[in-house]
Amino acid sequence: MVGIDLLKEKCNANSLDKISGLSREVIDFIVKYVELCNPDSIFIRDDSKEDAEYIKNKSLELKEEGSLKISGHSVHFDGLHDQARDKENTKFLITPDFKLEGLNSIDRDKGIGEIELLLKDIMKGKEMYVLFMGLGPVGSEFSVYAVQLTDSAYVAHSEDILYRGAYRVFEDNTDVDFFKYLHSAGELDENQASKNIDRRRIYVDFSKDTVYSVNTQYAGNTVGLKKLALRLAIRKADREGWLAEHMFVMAVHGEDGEKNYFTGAYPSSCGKTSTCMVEGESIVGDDIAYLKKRGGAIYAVNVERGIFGIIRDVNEDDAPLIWEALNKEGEAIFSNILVNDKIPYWDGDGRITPTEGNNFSGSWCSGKIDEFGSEIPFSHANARYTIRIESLNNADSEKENPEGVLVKGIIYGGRDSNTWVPVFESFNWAHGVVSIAASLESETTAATLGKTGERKFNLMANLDFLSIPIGKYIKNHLDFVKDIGDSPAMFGVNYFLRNEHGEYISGMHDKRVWLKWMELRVNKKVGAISTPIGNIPKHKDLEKLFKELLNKDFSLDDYNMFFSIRCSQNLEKIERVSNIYHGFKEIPAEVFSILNEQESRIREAQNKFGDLIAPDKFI
Ligand code: SPV
Ligand code: MN
Repeated sequence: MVGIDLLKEKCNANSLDKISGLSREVIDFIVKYVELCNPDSIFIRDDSKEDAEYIKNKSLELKEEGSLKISGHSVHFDGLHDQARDKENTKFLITPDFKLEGLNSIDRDKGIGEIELLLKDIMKGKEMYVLFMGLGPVGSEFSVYAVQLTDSAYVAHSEDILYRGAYRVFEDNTDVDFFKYLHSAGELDENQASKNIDRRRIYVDFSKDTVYSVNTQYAGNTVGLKKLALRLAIRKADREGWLAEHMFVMAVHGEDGEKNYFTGAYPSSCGKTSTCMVEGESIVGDDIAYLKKRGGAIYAVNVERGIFGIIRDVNEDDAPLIWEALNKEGEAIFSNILVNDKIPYWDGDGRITPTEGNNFSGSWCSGKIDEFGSEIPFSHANARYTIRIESLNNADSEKENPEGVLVKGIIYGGRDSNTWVPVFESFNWAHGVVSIAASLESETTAATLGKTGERKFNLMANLDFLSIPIGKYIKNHLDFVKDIGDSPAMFGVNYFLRNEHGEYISGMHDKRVWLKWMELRVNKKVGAISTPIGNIPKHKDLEKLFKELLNKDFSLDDYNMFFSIRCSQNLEKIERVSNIYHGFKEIPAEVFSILNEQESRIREAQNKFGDLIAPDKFI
């Protein structure tokens, strides 16, 4: 049976009816993968509440999720070794004439051959869910559309929480350009987790704007609209002259009540979500933003409508807004935490942890070890929660604005124990792009598979998702403001500075102060001290903010400990970063000239004042 007849056989009347208004291209895409994956049935989802309910219920019925005590809450477990993004098996499919220096790739024909073999009949006995979604507010000039095919009700449910439904766009327009995703969790084990993770593959085919994901469930590998879409969007943005970034969007509120929007890029688990979630400010989005220019200014939208956030250390004191959202009725998925008596527990939740329950290893009790003899923690370090932003009390009123929000400042932050000061501002856009954004490094965390604690280069916190040559990506950033009147200010932040005993010196809430200082800077309400790495705050301004916001005394000694310029470490960083760029072709010359200038400034200061320089030396 071929084509539409096949759909007729596998869809019920309601789903068939929804197919009838779709374009040939959409139907062909569905048919192609129905033929290959051979699901028993197909569910076509529109934007209705009933269809969202259907998928949610399926996930419970098929035990991909289990219900929890609070109404609307559920738990999902990914497999023991399927807990993070799999960078090694995420590859770009490329043809011989296509160069993608430094990025993980595989010959297209070979990759397609491999994936088609893995997908053959993989959905036998299962239902295929077909979702029509929007990246960005539906109907906005920012929006990109996507169709997701998946056999996982959990993935489909997550997608509904995280993205805006856009069936109506596909129904109304037969020429809509769209990204395509095909996912199968593959064969499942007794815990409903993907069994064949040795055959886990995430293959990105630019030539067809299609991503394949197979034998995995972890959302970072499977939810098409998240990191899979970001890889396609970076290419689309490159073609069309905008930016697709791994950024939050938030408002920092000024004294006069004015909202100043910032975007911020941090590698996973470096404080990105907790920054846009601080008390007193409001959130538009926590993970992915599209930035476009209009009328000589830059505007941003949140690509998503939900949060897939790290749950570790979410407790009443440190993350009160998330804590509240996770303790009230309403839709929320908890993944890879411990469940005991239908209550979820996680690391750093501020409660006494039960010694037994169910977790991502199945039935768990303390001391349980895996097949390699390692102890299985009760909750994974990359355990997550999935909620809608509207369920947060600090959701910003402009989060659905199709025009986006005006960007006044851009923040880059990494996990850095000994180099950057907690907050500083670049001298100008190009200095920020090169010495902050394109020099970003971070010590590795649990959000991707592999060792933790290693310092890794991660330009714009977007390296994992980069899909164009690195030099072109930097050039696009440098050029982005060429026709802009007043370009946004650019800042670097570092919440992970340690003292000589290896202890973190920043408090959990200090970022509230750094944010307010950035707000004062973009509105030119405070001065700053010009140092070789950029502009840093004055003690008196921080002292005032610490008192007002945190009721803390910020002494001159504290200030010197936080803000002294560490010359050797900054020079070593420049050397590491320059070496990386020397290894690539077609890096803009500005990258080297700006790094060289910074190096000279630091050396000059080092000769004059020594290796560790207190800020007052620069006044
Ligand atoms: C990240 O790791 O940056 C995340 C979660 O936002 S994931 O979906 O895994 O990408
Ligand atoms: Mn992310």
